[in-house]
Amino acid sequence: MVNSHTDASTKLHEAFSQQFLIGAAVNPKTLITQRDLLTEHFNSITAENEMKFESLHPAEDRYTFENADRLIAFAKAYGMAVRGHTLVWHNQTPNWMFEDHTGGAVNRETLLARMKSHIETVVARYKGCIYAWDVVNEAVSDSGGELLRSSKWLDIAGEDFIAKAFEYAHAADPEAMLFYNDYNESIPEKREKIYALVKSLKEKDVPIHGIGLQAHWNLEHPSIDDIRQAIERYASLGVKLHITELDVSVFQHDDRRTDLLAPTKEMLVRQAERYKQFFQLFKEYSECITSVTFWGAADDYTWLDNFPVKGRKNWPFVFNMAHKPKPSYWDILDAARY
Ligand code: HAH
Repeated sequence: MVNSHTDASTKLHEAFSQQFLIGAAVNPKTLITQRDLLTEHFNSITAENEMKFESLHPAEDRYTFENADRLIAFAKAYGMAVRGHTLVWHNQTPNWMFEDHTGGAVNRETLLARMKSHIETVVARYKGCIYAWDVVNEAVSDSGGELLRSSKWLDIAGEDFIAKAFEYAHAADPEAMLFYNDYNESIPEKREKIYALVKSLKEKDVPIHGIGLQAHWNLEHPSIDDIRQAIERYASLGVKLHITELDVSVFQHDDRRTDLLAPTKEMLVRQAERYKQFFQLFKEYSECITSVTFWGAADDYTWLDNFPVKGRKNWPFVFNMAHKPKPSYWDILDAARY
């Protein structure tokens, strides 16, 4: 609901300055097209793609840092913090990493040596500029009995590729907070797997400091109760929590419509209600939640356009196509106040 008592110029990050950083994922385009919005309302940025393996390290002997460097320079120029995303992932990692010069699979020693070299190079380059790294992204399996998803990392290096990644990152920057990051994090079955993984890492004294809850949510799922239980379960491990990729799709999972030209009134009202509940919950747990990052900034650009349904636009943020506040923005400010 629009509140007459709220000044439209209230900066999101100022509203939560006592609780957590407010971040947005950016890319080289949005750093230009959304600059004013980003610098006004956010005090942290994350590279949507530019710090992923394939972006930084396309060939064994070649690193491409230009776009990532530009993002760091942007953050410095505007006094913003930077979250690093991501060092080890089964996606967006080039094949050369797993292959020898004949195209066959490398052995475990070679893969771990390459991983170490990549992590050392990247983490050392941005040492002191990045407050937290997503060290391992999405290693846990969504369904079935197995804990870890099948991947080349797991096949070749075995399950301790995860511990190794954290050790290498910690050695390269002992000050950076190191996170395990995943989606479907509030679904009870996967929550328990993520919990078990992080618990086992802690028991082995692996330097892990937090769990990233991606928070790709929608108008109905997950329930507030499931989100609360996930936060409590993860926090019970004594780690910090970051909300790392927040967005609220206006479509339910089984809604495949492609004819909508704008979000409906009902969608905007429900989205605002959801965002308000989320931020009330984040505030309640602000002892352990220290950063909340949206996976974008405004509805003119989102990774959810055409995904997972081709030809469909989505409107998952709290600022609209024209970078103006949506009902969700006002309701989040309400949550900040009470
Ligand atoms: C996230 N995966 C990734 O962490 C992020 O790097 C990417 O830009 C977008 C979303 C979520 C995900 C996915 O990519 C595919 C299926 C389910 C979930």
